[in-house]
Amino acid sequence: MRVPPLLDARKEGQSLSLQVQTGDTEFFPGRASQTLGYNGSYLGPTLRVNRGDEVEIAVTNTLKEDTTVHWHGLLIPAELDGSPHELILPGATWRPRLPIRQPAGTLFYHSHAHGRTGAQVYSGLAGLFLVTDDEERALGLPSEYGVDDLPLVLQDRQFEDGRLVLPEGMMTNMLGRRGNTTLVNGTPNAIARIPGRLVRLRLVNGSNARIFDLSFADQRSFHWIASEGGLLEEPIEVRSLTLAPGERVEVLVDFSNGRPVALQTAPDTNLPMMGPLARVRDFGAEIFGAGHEVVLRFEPIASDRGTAVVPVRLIARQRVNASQAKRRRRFVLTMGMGGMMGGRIGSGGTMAINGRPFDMDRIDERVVLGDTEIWEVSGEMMFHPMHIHGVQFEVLSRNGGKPMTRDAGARDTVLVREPVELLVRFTQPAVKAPFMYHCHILEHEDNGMMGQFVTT
Ligand SMILES: [Cu+2]
Repeated sequence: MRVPPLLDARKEGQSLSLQVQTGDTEFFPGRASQTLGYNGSYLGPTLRVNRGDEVEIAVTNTLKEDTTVHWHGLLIPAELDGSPHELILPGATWRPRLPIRQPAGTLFYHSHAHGRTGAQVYSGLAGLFLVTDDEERALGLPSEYGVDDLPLVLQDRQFEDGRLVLPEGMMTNMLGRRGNTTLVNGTPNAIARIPGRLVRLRLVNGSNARIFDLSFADQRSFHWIASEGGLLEEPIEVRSLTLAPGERVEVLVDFSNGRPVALQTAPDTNLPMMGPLARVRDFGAEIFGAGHEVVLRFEPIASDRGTAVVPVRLIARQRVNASQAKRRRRFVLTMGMGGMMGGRIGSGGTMAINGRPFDMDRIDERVVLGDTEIWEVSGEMMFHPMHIHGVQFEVLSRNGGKPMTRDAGARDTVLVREPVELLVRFTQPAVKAPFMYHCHILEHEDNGMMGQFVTT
């Protein structure tokens, strides 16, 4: 398995550079595909920054088309966020200076050029962005990058005759670009050789649309330790995890028995419900059994280091009380099928939020900086990963009941169909530019399932 190179901001004098470029990538030997990448032909380096620092990142666009770089999960003012408004024209360099003011966590950077986010990310414009801090380091978690602290960008991609192809068409717009091959850090049929001890996996779903239901082939349990917003208060022992596009988790897995094991996913079932043919995903269930496909094989190698212990407690988090919420807003992610009751799929539909397709010149919501609000979000016809820029939130309820285990922690992306209530804190200014909120099925986003808010 390929491991992206690490660029540590402190070692680089708090100044990093990314070159957006085209390239040829041989995912399969002798079969070159035209791809996009940062400082390379596919994906980008892992950027590591420290809480409390300020990091300048120079992004140079050598493509013949516009791009942007969105720092997914970073809590920064909106004009630094890399949304569709911060276009980087061909030949131009964008130099945001990013203040790092949030707890340690696994974040993500990727293209957000409106209308072309799906194609650019599918072609390779994504990478990992790690925040570290003293509290995290004091826990003694596995932290040797690429050895016992593994970045794992999971993506499904379509290959024909060993070459990456870009799916197009009406069904693609509706379902999102999916694929017949699972890549980990751009590697098909990946094998990770890891020490035979406790290992930290940073799992990032970098797919355009595919939801993974992950478990180990031997059904071993493992510990979930961090959500999108950083470390949980305490580890949660699980045997499977659902990971939607844009979502990240950190988990601790014990490989001290020395046996090889496969990380696998349940079949892809996030399809629009069409009458009696509907196959409804059982989100949150432990899914084992037939029909699984291998995502990544782990082969432990002998280790003379003692087995690390899973901490009992991780970090204390400031909790916000729901009674502090100043107002409630409702968002329905709509697919505008014009009578889906009939069960017919027509033109591919109109992607929108509350029936309104995205308009770059329209501000949909105005919130007061510093306020806490409840956002009630639901999605039509299928599961949609809702992502809100510039905030972290907690899930208060799901479908009128308690949140599920997988809803725990501070988040910036959450899977919805039935309504969820999110307790959202608005701590970052959006005055010079708006923040986006959108479905992270990138073709839904590109086709209008996105809105924007400013702070007042
Ligand atoms: Cu969607």
